[in-house]
Amino acid sequence: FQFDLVVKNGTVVTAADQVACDIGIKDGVIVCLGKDLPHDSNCQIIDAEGGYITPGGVDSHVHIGQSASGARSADNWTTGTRGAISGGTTTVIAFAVQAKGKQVMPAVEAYYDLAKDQTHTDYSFHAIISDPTQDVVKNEIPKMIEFGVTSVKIYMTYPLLKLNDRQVLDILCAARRTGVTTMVHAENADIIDWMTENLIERGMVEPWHHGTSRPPLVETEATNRAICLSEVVDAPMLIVHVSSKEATAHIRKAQTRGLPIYSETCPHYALLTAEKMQAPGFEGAKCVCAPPLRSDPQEREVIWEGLANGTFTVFSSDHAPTNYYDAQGKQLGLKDPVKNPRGHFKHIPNGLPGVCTRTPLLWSEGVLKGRISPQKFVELNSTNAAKLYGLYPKKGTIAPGSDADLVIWRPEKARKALTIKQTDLHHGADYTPYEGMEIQDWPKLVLLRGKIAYDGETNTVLNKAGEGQYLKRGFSTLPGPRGNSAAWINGFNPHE
Ligand code: DUC
Ligand code: ZN
Ligand code: ZN
Repeated sequence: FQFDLVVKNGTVVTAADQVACDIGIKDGVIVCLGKDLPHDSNCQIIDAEGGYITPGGVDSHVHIGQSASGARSADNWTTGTRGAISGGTTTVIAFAVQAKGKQVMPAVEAYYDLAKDQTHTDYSFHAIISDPTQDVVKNEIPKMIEFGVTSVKIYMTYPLLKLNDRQVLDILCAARRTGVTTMVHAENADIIDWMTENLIERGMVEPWHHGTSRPPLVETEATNRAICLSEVVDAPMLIVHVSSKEATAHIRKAQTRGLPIYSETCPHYALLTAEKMQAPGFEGAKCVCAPPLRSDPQEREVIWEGLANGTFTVFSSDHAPTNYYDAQGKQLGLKDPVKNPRGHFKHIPNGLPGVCTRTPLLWSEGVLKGRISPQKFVELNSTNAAKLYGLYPKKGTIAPGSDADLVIWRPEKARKALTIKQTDLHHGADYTPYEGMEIQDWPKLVLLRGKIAYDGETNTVLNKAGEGQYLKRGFSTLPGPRGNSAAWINGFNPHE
């Protein structure tokens, strides 16, 4: 057999195993794993020099080219995916947003047009449903599925996106019926609004009061409510960007009861603290996200515990970049003194850049610090997202038949400790919240479908924008609805 490429001398890590073997690749697909695979002079050889090889990262929560709170995204599809590939992510799933009063499919098509032929990674979309009309539920969800969009995100907060509990139930029922995965942003809208008004009345408007307005309780209550709504209709749900210990405990408890509740956390909740929002001047605005960074160090311990013990299904960046400076070099948040007096927290767009750093941070802070195993890393970084969002086993693992999306790491003796610096990153944003953080390594080589796409020795992106492909997704292969008598409250099956 003639391979195009053989990757030799590596230890292949999957969510289940690690095996020292070669990887034989043909036409961008892994054909076989084996010892001493044969190759002739036409075959390209990559020597992994004894390092680990993990599947390309699947970042299932990124915002690219999406404008929020009136602020422009700092990334278009080229810069966002250029950042992704440089950090070992070979697949991204971003959001297409339905505007209230409008349909879903035109939004999906418009986002698709933005991304087409522009990306360095493979890509797909989730649809954000802000207006769950009968037409959406009956007609548009099937059209989305046909297009390859098999997941929706819904919000319990933000005036322009928020659904009430009844609407959440409608979406959950439609999702259960069609096999779609529902992602939920769980924060209590009324508490946030009430707190914000009260803070404003008292003149407490600096960036860190974003955190004051959204204490952990805001997340705890909405997470518990979302889980209850899921239980009423026996519908699977993924709670996105979980930041705190009580929310994690509710999720853990639901999982222990056998409910199909999945959850996601992000690098910033594992690694950054609320003090970041208190940086001098307006710098704290750089670390405003929702849910906010937490102050109690125990919150971060619980996030790492949940990553290690399986409470968290996926580890996503929630890359939601807006620039700190506008084109004229003025601070964005202070730019409009009428709309934004004194840099009012209410007007700071929520979200942090993180698509470049997600995988290196999980590798360095998780695996190399002994908090998680290499297998758990693969599960959180690639496999579970691929399974949950219908991309497995094309994506998310290293196996015959899977795309040859690979990240090659340095062996211990050759590791390269580095300091994260904005000037070294390939995303479009003008800052990183991890500036100055020391990490122990960065991917040495990243392959997309059998082709070298990023060289970590020179920190160079080598593939071209447009080489990424659109991924039409299938359905989740993680456990779905329980569907048994235990699932029905008081014996009532609302789907019959
Ligand atoms: N939700 C997200 O998913 N990302 C950024 C901000 C937000 O509220
Ligand atoms: Zn969200
Ligand atoms: Zn997000």
